[in-house]
Amino acid sequence: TSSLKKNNNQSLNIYFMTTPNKTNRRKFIAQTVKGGLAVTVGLSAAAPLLQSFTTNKNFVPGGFNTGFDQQPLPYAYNALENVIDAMTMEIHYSKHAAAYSKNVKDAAAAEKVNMTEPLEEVLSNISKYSAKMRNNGGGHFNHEMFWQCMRPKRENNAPTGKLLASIEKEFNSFENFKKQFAEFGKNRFGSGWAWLYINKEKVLTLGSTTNQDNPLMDIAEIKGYPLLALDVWEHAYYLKYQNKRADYIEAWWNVVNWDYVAERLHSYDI
Ligand code: MN3
Repeated sequence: TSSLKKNNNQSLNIYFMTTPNKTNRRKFIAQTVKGGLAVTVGLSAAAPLLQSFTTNKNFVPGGFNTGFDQQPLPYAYNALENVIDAMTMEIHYSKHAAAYSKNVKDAAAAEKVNMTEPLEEVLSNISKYSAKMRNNGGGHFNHEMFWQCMRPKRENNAPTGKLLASIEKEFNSFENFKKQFAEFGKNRFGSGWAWLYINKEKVLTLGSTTNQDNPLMDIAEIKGYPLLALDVWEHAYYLKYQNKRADYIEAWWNVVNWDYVAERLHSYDI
């Protein structure tokens, strides 16, 4: 990705030199970062600039903006096999998640939302919008993040560096962290999500949300900046695990993309 990083930062610098208008800058960023993780990682060097014109500090602190269109899955449907089967991935991505994207765009058009602005902006004020926007805006953001939170299975998959140190500081050990996170996933009654997030006091925190809510929302049960997302809706695991949600969560640790989680932490912590 080094050439991508270079090119991206280059175009960003050129853009800043030629177009100082705030609105256009934001529009440019929203369009630029739609390319997904590789591109957003490439923006890290420019993060202070991004932050300087972010009006709401509850979101997009490091440039992890989410657009309204579905981004390509960063791996093949069968890339997570043995943990998540290809058919589940295909239905989940191309049917469930695709519907959230379509429906949030319909809601945004009806409610006159500027779709070149980050979706995070809508989510942070979601109480002002319809239930359709809440359900589908949340659904779209959560899935876009969920795909990035995974990668093909690795042996001894675990966080490193500052992320590991932060986890050990708050949860004593990585093992203990996993246990507590899994409890939030298992105990979420019905459909929802488990989260690792940074709360308002800038402390790493665990929690869960109902349906398609997330910690960015002003009306969510938990509030903050999400670092790691786990989908515990039955559609995420039923074909392979049926009623055994705990087994799905246990296996899921093998495919967590800790580099992405660390990048989100880094982007927030600058
Ligand atoms: Mn889902």
